[in-house]
Amino acid sequence: MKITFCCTGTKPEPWLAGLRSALPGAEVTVWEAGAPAADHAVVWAPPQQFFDEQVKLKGVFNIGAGVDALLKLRLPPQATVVRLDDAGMSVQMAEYVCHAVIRHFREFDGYAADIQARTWSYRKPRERAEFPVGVMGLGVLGARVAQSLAQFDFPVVGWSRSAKELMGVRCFAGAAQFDDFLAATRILVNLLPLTPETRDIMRLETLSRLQSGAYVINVARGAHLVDDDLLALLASGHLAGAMLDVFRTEPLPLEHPFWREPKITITPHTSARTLRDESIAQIVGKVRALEAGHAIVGVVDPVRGY
Ligand code: NDP
Ligand code: OXD
Repeated sequence: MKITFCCTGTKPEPWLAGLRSALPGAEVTVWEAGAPAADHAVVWAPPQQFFDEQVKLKGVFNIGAGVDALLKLRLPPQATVVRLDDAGMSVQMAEYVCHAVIRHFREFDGYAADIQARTWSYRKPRERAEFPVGVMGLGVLGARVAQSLAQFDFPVVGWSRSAKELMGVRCFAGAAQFDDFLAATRILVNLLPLTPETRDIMRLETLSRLQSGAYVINVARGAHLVDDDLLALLASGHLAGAMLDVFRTEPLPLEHPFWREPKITITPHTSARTLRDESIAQIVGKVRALEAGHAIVGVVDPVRGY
């Protein structure tokens, strides 16, 4: 069996070593133009030329959860496209979002500023019931995040395409219930995949429906958010702040106003990193399953876009 590796921006050697040691019978190589046809590919942001040449692939394994960039390419029609299914990301995402929610709710930025000014001051405890958190996207990551937040006794609502039942989470589904979900939310967390339906989903019209003084946490994709609309709603006071991990252009250009807006906290697309060992173990298990003709989870539906 031949496995080709084509991951832009990723040091290949440790991945090759891990894949070779887990699949001793396989020939695992870094792709280069003109390379012979492989059976499976491990990819991140490959060029179109890769798929134009590798037309016999049975499995294409994306080393991330989001496949929006991959699905813009012309892929071999017979290939099963597989995304990372957690692989150590959901706990990281839960940490990041719980941190962001708690930091905002407990006013830790305000305390940090007070301490910096050598001031020993107390703030009136806030009512948790007045800070319902809404999680958009209740998939592998969103469901873990929503349930982690519920552990801290926040009222949690969730929104997904199909109806869900999650302990501790009031679930809304589909376009028909989107406005009700927004109206029930004061802290909005985005964990949707980027698809034609979800692009620009956080814009003036939708963010205006959040409860007054809302806070936005975007950990999915930059193109979900209309940057100017966020800035306008921060300026008007309808939004209290935002914590953003993803941006339309990454790295975020230095001239972008988000760098200078004190109500916005930015992090460099780091909320849930791909963990190499966990990812290799998952990919190898799925390569074996596909070769044996077994069903696997994490298969991408190109029509649905995730
Ligand atoms: P999943 O595919 O498991 O979950 C996607 C969720 O979004 C599902 O609940 C799905 O609904 C819902 N959804 C999709 N389309 C719509 C729609 N039109 N309306 C309402 N709900 C919709 O994805 P993951 O949880 O694994 O990952 C989510 C995203 O997180 C990734 O696509 C990626 O962009 C981002 N990500 C960001 C990282 C970072 O470091 N910042 C790291 C990893 C991922 P249903 O359940 O009904 O299908
Ligand atoms: C992912 C990401 O999609 O890192 O996994 O953003």
